[in-house]
Amino acid sequence: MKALITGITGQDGSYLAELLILQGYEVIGLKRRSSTDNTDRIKHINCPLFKVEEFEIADSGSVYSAVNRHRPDEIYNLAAQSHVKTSFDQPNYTVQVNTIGVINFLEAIRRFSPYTRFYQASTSEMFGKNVTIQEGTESGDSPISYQDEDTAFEPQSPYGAAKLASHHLVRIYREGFGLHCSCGILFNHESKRRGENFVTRKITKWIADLIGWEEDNSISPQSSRFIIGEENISLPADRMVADVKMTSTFPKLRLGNIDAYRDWGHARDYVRAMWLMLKQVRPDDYVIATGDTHSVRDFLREAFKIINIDNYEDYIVIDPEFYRPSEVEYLRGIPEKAKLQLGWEREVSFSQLVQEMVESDINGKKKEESS
Ligand code: NAP
Ligand code: F7E
Repeated sequence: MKALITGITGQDGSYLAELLILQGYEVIGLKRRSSTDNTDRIKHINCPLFKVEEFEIADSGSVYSAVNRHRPDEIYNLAAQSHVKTSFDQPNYTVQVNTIGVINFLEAIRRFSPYTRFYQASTSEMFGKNVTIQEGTESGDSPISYQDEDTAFEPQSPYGAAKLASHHLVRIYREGFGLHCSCGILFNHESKRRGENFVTRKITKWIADLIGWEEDNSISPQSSRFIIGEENISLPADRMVADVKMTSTFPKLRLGNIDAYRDWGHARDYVRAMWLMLKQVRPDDYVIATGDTHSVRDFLREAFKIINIDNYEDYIVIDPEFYRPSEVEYLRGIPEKAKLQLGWEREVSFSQLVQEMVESDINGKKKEESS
């Protein structure tokens, strides 16, 4: 089997390449040109079954040429301008990559390789502010809000709208031209390879930097943790001011809306679902999620607990710079269809995910400093 993966330098591309290679696939990873090396996430894959080629998803000629040249069994389209806030600042570019890029693939498959199976990376952002509400039972349970394949889409960002257009295009090519193309409506998934400007990784990186700073200043966590931040922090009456003067302060963690809820899973679990979708006889769309939801506050609490801090509020600043013009407040996916039809279930829990991310960033920082 031969697979082509776009977005190979990204979080999901790297995990999917590992999975497919383990399954014996020949994998061609497609990356865009960059002036400096950005292959950190795939550098460790040293195997004759794997090679990387350059392309540009918004350039139809480049996409046609890749599809025609390889005529692979499967294509996984993971390339995207994937940052929601950036999509408000760069809406045109976001549509070029996230929608026109998908048309380029669908057309290339239709013209040159109609038996190629296609996976499109759809997203829970397409639901926007919409939820399905399941009323409480007679025993008085409160109503449950969630999203599944039947929940109507109401995107709140150019990113969500561009992905929704592609979601519909995939369905149109599936029904109109009989192509085997499926969309995974994936809810947020993270890992130690998550981009550093998504909120989970931003938090775990900051925690690792704090620990590194404490070690550099040779001070005990107990004393340093009273002097963090640009703002004045009231010190307990028995603290010696001399302690504070000895070290510079460490900047607080600046965040936007920490009351948003997300359904966070682990990327390694989620790429398995992508592969299972293309294994089905009939193409279809599936919600991939954990069924749980947590606020950014919950993530902060869980992450800070790992370094024995209970009062995370004292270490953060709410900065309107990180607010979005419109926000998706609540996401909780029900992956029942994926469980029944794909036999897919997540393996990594929320606490295990947070633990892995915090530990990995702390260890990474230590390695960086020792070298
Ligand atoms: P990611 O880490 O941001 O990776 C995105 C990839 O797309 C990178 O390899 C990037 O290349 C590439 N790319 C961007 N613009 C491109 C262009 N013009 N031409 C070619 N390649 C381009 O994203 P991810 O978290 O792995 O997500 C994978 C896919 O799933 C994306 O489509 C995302 O929108 C979607 N998704 C993600 C989540 C999630 O929670 N992670 C949830 C639902 C859906 P560079 O390395 O050069 O930037
Ligand atoms: O934000 C809030 C922010 O940027 C999560 C992408 O993979 O998942 C991802 O999109 C929440 C939002 O992810 C900061 O307002 C607070 O409510 O980590 P995020 P996202 O926007 O949910 C979906 C499913 C995708 O498809 C996307 O590709 O956290 N938040 N403070 C913050 N977010 C960021 N980035 N930075 C902050 O400082």
